[in-house]
Amino acid sequence: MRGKMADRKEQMGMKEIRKQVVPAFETEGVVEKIEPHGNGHINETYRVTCRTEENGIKQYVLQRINTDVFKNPDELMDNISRVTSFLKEKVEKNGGDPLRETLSMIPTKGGGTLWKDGNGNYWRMYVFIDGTVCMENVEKPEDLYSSALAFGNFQRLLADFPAACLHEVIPNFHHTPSRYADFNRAVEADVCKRAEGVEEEIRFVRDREGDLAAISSRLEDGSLPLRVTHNDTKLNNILFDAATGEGLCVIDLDTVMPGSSLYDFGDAIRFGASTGAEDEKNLDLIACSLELFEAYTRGYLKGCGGSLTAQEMRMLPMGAKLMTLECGMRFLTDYLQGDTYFRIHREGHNLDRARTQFKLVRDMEEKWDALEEIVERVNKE
Ligand code: ADP
Ligand code: GN1
Ligand code: MG
Repeated sequence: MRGKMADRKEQMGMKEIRKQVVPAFETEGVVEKIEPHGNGHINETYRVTCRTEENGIKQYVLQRINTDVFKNPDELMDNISRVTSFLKEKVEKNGGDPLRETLSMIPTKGGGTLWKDGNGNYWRMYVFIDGTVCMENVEKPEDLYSSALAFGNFQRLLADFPAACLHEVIPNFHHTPSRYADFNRAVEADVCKRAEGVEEEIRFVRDREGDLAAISSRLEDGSLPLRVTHNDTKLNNILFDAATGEGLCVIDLDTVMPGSSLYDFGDAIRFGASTGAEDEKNLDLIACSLELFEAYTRGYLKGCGGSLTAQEMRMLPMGAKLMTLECGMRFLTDYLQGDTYFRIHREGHNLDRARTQFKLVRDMEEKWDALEEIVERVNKE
């Protein structure tokens, strides 16, 4: 099921994708299979399997970019080209494998990074990184630790990236007060007449209004440093090496922009330290696990290699709380607006998602002292 906005452009069937889209890219071999892949909420992702002349298999990731969300695909791809080239050089210098440790784009036959179809849809293709696993849920704390190490490492590798050359692909992406303003506008407009049914949730957000500028105001006054951040550090935006279990490649680079380390830390906690799925209906199953919070904190600090300032360290729990509250607010906004942004798979899906986030926020508030104690202890290790 999709929101209205995502349906505005005519969708392509598999046959047309095979006939029109795949041939626009410099792939090797003959297409054997095209299948939907992954669980992203934004883009449309396919795995393309080709058989080469030597009877080998080549796989690709084909994505239709959601242009309702990413309004300027050229700028988006320019960011990704720059970031991946920069990372590839660093990985190579460190003796790693740039083809497995960063995303690699497959050019179009015209030599570009994007192909536009007759309906105005934009497509791009990456090398499918073989021998990897993408996890939708944390199975054990070590997985979360490995993902944290990879995201921390990503942050450290980009520490000297020229941030000024990046386009702000989604302005104010994690500016929580501006997300709150969007939320209030959605409540006032109430276009689907859904506000009455979610008064408790609306109150939950409004009761926390005083916290919302904790990160943005400190970025503005310079007491928190602006860094190049990923901004969407969900567990399923990491590919793990199937052989070693290590976090191998950070993917979904669409939202790489200048931001705060607290965005990356916080967003990863809201997803990875939860004891249940993002869309779990039974809220009794949702809590912030201290064990998982600690595993992520340990991995992230190690990956960042001691580069976080004292203020960033102090505010890690606030990062977790604010990113969780902000995401819940975004899900609730989308529910109020008729599910036009995040892909949904059932009625009320965005409301279920919002509720898990608010349950997590409440639990973090109750465990606040323990969260602070973990950060302090891990920092001293
Ligand atoms: P979205 O923005 O919709 O989340 P992603 O770029 O995260 O899209 O891709 C969706 C899923 O596709 C990922 O969670 C992952 O499972 C898979 N994926 C993406 N890129 C690759 C890749 N290069 N190699 C293997 N799997 C990939
Ligand atoms: C979206 O694309 P995906 O599924 O990795 C969203 C994130 C949210 C997340 C919630 C561009 O991420 O900001 O935190 O859903 N991405 C965008 O699951 O809005
Ligand atoms: Mg993703």
